[in-house]
Amino acid sequence: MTLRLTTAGESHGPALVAIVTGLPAGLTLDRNAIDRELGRRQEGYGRSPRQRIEQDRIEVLSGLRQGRTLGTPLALVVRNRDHENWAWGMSPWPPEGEPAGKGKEPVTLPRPGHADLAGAMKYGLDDVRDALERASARHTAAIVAAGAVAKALLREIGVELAGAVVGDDLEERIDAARAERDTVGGIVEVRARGVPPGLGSYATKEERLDARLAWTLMGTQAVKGVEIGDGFALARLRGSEAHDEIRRDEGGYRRDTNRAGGIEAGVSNGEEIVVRAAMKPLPTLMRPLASADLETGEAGQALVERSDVAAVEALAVVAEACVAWELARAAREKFGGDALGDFVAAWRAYVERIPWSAR
Ligand code: EPS
Repeated sequence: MTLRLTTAGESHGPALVAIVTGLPAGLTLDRNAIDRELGRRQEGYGRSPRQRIEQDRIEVLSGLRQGRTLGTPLALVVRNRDHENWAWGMSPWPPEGEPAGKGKEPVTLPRPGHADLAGAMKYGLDDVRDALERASARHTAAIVAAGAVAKALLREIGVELAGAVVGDDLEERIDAARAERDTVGGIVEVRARGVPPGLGSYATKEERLDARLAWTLMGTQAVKGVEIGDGFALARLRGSEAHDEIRRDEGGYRRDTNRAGGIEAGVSNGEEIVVRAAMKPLPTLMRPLASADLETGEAGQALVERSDVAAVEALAVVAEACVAWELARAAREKFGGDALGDFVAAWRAYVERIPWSAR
């Protein structure tokens, strides 16, 4: 039994879609809670005016009846309100009528750092819009919707997550970058409490929980680095300084430090999961970088279009959703169950068997 997620959708197309399979039947989903997560992703300092157009709301097409999952594929939709401004340019079918609105001119000056050039070469495109629309971080709205479902499942087994930006100088850096028509990146951290020991496995690389967290975060737009626990800093320490010593008290096994970030040998060890992701500065600059035209090869300046100065706060929400998804997937593999009650009972029997208590 495992959770699977398939997403679809372009940034300025009609909608984003997420299809979730592998949920147990009987999980209560709260529409407002999902919308709150979608809203959190849209907030944050440095976002583009696009966020004043979008007011992301969840729609459910299947898999849910009267607020409870059926154990069947859950189809989630987030409409793009901006699509109406791109109705001709992003029409799924050959558009009717005269060219109108946005996206009608082909984009031929690829942005350094975006999918534009590699996408155009890979897929044989003469308009980089065909690449950038799917590569866009708008996609993360679908991830957050699925992550909200994962969080609801995790809550049933006492797991709570929080994502935050690391460092408190963000607003200043964003203001300074905006003034110079530039962009900035940053670092986010996700912590998950209440994760029992034993999620993931050292048996194969694919099952390792750290590998799965790295995969999902690295697969998120603009992420260039991921670390678990003290990550890169561990490389500079001695073994005697780097590992989390084990002791036992009436609550079970405990560590007084957590440099491993709650994962040893690819398996959760019962401590808080701590994972960080580094985001590069966004590649759409109002003061564009040098580029070369796809058609003519002539030197030019990269595409300038409405964009964020920073989306680090949004990444904190997205990263939380990504981590929730992978933890929920690992929990489904470990505890199984077609009905929510079976899943929770299996979790309860397990945590009663092992010398561990959540903290
Ligand atoms: C993005 C470019 C901007 C962002 C977008 C991601 O879109 P637009 O060109 O429409 O202003 O606003 O992010 C979102 C729309 C979102 O909801 O997060 C990009 O190129 O990745």
